[in-house]
Amino acid sequence: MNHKDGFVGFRDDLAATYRKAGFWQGRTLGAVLRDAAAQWPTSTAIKSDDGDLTYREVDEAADRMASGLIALGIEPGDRVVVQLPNTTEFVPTLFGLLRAGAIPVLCLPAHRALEIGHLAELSGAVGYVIPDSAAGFDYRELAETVRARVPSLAHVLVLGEPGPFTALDTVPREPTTLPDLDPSDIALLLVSGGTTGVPKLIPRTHDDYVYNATASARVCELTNDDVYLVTLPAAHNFPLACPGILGTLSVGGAVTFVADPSPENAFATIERHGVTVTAVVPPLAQLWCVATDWEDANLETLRLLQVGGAKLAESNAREVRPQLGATLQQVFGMAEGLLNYTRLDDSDDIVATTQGRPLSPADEVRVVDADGSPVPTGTEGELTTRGPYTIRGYYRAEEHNVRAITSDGFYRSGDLVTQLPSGHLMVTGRIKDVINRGGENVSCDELEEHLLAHPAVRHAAAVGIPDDSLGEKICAALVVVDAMPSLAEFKSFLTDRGLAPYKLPDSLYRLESLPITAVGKIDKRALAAQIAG
Ligand code: OOB
Repeated sequence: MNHKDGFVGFRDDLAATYRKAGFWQGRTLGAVLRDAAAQWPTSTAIKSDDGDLTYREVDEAADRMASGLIALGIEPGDRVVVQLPNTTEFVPTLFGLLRAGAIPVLCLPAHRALEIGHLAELSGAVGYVIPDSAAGFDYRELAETVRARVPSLAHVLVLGEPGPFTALDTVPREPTTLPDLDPSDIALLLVSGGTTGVPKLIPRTHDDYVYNATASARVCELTNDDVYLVTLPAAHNFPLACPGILGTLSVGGAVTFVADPSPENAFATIERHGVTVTAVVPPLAQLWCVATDWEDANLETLRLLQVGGAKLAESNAREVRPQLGATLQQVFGMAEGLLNYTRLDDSDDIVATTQGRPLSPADEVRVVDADGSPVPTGTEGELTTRGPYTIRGYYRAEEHNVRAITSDGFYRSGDLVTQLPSGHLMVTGRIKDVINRGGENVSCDELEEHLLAHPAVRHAAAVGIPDDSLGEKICAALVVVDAMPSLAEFKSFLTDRGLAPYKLPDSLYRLESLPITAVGKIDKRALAAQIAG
């Protein structure tokens, strides 16, 4: 086993199996772009309103960035926090860092001083890449705050006006010799998407992440005719490598970005650049579906809409093709590794009602009860998993890893699932996303699914409210289309659907919008605080 500076590597015997079976190819992420540029030098790699870039241009830009970073003194293995919005420059910057052997710590634009300070400190970062400002927020001020807390951050590189820091566009240099990298080493650090606790760092190796992206590209049948739109924040695993930016570049396709995923903006981009594939979270999928009623952009090039990150209600799943004209693919993934996809030839019912099946034949999925014993197929339990692209431990988190990983190397996801005989998984909740009402456990997911089926409801979140006699009571937080139905109306609607009386909401809470996390999932913690108000 490979144990290095807080990095828990794959077990030697399993690593050998993954190599032998060809899942790991000994290729670095930097080489993915290099190989594509050799094969399709004049094809468009990035489409943007400022002009398109060919593979050769992006490849050369990445080399110049890598050489400039090395000239600055950045060494192989150095961690560099990257917090860029969705723009073209994300690509040469990321590949520049990777080719210099630096380890990008991929933070989201919505992260602020608390998260960035923590992640920079934990990773011991020497650099921080930011835009000058984006979406009305000045990242240079954030960098000043973070640098006061984390003095190791020697280099702050700014896309745009640098202020007191260094302009990113002054970094590139004439290409020099780049370091030789070991594909089994950490390539990058992803940030855990949990809605509870402080974020953790997820080490992904070149070997495992190249496989993650290329196998995903195969499942989505991506080719060099595809145009992938980065709608979610580029630093998130889903648009980055599932198959996302990396998967698209591995097959010679083109990538384009939107900073603002509103239907108006995203639809115009889809039409302008002939976008064929994109990935969104369920609230955005829902919004796009209703928006086709008033937006008249032509979406006919869009062939595949990937939806994941949180549970997509069946009622919403069934709207995707009629409203957007694209095939729906449900994606149940995690930055820690395991990816589940519905396949393009799965039946409509499987696509509407399951969250897909594992990407790799080497993914081991074990659904277990509270004691860790496997449950029979079709029974709900916690998803635990091991495989060629699933981590064996969080970065520098020895104590937490004891709980997060079983003794035989399975990652405990905390997700409740049932597995069908076909291997497809249905996500039924989170171990902790349960309301305990007087000793009865109510799954928030289940209740939300039923609430969403009500025609007046646009978004729904079930939240436990502390209660002296029952421990917790059930509050349904709702965004409604017009008038808010009464509690009595909801109770009879839910009862008619067959919901047990103990699962009915005790109160309703109306909002204009639900609070969301950095990637756009419903933020239950913030919501509970808001309701407790
Ligand atoms: C993706 O990754 P993360 O790391 O932001 O969040 C992972 C967690 C999962 O453990 C699960 O609780 C939830 O998000 N989740 C889903 C889901 N997809 C993710 N829950 C229900 N249904 C789904 N389809 O969110 C992510 C990473 C790669 C691809 C797609 C999503």
